[in-house]
Amino acid sequence: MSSITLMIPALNEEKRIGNTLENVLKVIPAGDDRRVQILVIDDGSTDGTAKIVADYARHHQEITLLRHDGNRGLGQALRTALAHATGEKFLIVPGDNDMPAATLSDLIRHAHSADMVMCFFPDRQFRGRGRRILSALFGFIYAACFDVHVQYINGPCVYPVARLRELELFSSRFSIVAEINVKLLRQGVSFIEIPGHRQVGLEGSSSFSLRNLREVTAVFLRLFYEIHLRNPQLYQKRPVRVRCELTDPDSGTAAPGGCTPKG
Ligand SMILES: Nc1nc2c(ncn2[C@@H]2O[C@H](COP(=O)(O)OP(=O)(O)O)[C@@H](O)[C@H]2O)c(=O)[nH]1
Ligand SMILES: [Mg+2]
Repeated sequence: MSSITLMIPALNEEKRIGNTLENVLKVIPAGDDRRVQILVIDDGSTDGTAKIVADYARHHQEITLLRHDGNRGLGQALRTALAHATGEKFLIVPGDNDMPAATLSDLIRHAHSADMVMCFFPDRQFRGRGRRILSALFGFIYAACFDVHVQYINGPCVYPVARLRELELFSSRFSIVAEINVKLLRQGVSFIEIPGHRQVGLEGSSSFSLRNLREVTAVFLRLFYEIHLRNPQLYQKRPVRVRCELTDPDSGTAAPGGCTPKG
């Protein structure tokens, strides 16, 4: 396994950031700690998040706490993380412990199966109905307007750091993930999609606030302009899908959380 940077965004997560870090530490293969860099971006939290992370950072050299004075959003947090990233690969792991250890482990294991290792969630029952409808609508609009046909355009994804650094990104908040995914896919990268799970019983989300809905609309319009009008040459390629089999190579049985690239 080569090096990977895990970016953990956290905004007022004092109740869950400890569990998130415990989960991540559990997944890192023993002896491989120097190959995994963990960057927690505390984005202006007003609770005890930073103190908890600082305590972990004292005991685990792979963990670094980076702080913004005020809240600047996920997009800005990603820029801060990228500026400090030492890994070849890059993955955003939610600070509210939304990603179970098995899914994180699958993503890390497949980090080199393609340029982008995208994760989707076959079981959508855990999200409320309104959220599911909005999410489906978002995916449909992105597929129709940008011709990118993936299971989950907003899902967690392992990226190559070098490609991420080349991108000109403008999103400051949650739309950053969809912006990156569309721009990379339309530059012809290879990608693989693997099924994952979400943590059961997690409530609360800040991604569906009015502020974020405004951002989603503004980013969509600007992305449309960039991709189709301003810079169509740069974004005209088709991504290359790496096919995968949903079986465990050892036992030959279906592997619920992972897949094996074919050929
Ligand atoms: N850096 C940063 N992280 C944030 C911000 N808002 C939320 N987060 C973190 O991003 C993660 C996902 O946020 P959440 O509201 O749970 O979104 P959802 O689960 O995708 O609906 C959580 O760990 C939050 O603490 C923000 O403005 N900046
Ligand atoms: Mg969440």
